[in-house]
Amino acid sequence: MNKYEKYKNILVAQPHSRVLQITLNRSRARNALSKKLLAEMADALTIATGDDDVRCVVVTGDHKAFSAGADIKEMPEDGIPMFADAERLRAWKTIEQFRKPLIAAVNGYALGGGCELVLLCDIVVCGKNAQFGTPEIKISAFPGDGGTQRLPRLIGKARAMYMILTGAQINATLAYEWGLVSEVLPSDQTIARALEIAKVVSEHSPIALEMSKAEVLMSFSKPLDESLSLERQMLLWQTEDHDEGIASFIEKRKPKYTGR
Ligand code: DAK
Repeated sequence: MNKYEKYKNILVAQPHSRVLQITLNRSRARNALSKKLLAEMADALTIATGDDDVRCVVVTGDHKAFSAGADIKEMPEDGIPMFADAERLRAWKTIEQFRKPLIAAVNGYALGGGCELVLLCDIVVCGKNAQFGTPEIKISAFPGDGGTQRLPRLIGKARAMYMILTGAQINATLAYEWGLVSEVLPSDQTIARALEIAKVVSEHSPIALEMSKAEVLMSFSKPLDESLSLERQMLLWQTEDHDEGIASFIEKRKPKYTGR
């Protein structure tokens, strides 16, 4: 684990083989996404990309907050240059483009950039105490790290407008009903459940996982005719893992996937 031990604003652990857990570690600031935190997270994900021992990553915060969003105290009077900061943009891009499955385990507040980070996760479980919101309007801003685009695609225009224009928070039950999260649990079970899901995910072929994630994400970014034809091209790829999957089924044994 040495390669992941150099961070201050995140804690990185490997609770199961092939599963990495990133815990946001700025509790006193409600895990606000400072530039340093984002850079550390991007660095850990970059290492995880090339780490064959990582097939799935769980992202979590603490009991009070998954994350309260961009660090408002870092915003200078002329706030826009801070958002256009190249390092900050690069960090968000790295998280956006991470090819392995990301699972969010949300307890407490997921607000602003914290909610946008949730939107970048592929599976989202949350505790009953979770609160989601895009309060940027209250500081005369908007969810500009992808929220204005991803939120309506996920929960629909009227609901996204309600959240973005009022800045109101929604609770775990509503977030589940609106499709922002996949499961709601007692909050002391959130991380264990996310890790359980991650363990199942991580037993599958890494190449099939990456292809599946890429294909599902295409449905948000491309017209249907284009994404359907790209999906077919991906299906035509023959991989050793696919051969291994079929052989293991026929031979009634567990598959041994290599990612080739
Ligand atoms: N940034 C910095 N510090 C924060 C913070 C944040 N987002 N949220 C909380 N903190 C700090 C508090 O200032 C406080 O610090 P001290 O006073 O102890 O030094 C400490 O965390 C504990 O906070 P509270 O005392 O307020 O704790 P509570 O449990 O009572 O309340 C809360 C928790 C999360 C409901 C509350 O702190 C809160 O409302 N926080 C602000 C949430 C928020 O507004 N998030 C959105 C941030 S803006 C873009 C444009 C805009 C954006 C991005 C891109 N482009 C154009 C590219 C904006 C993104 C955002 O996320």
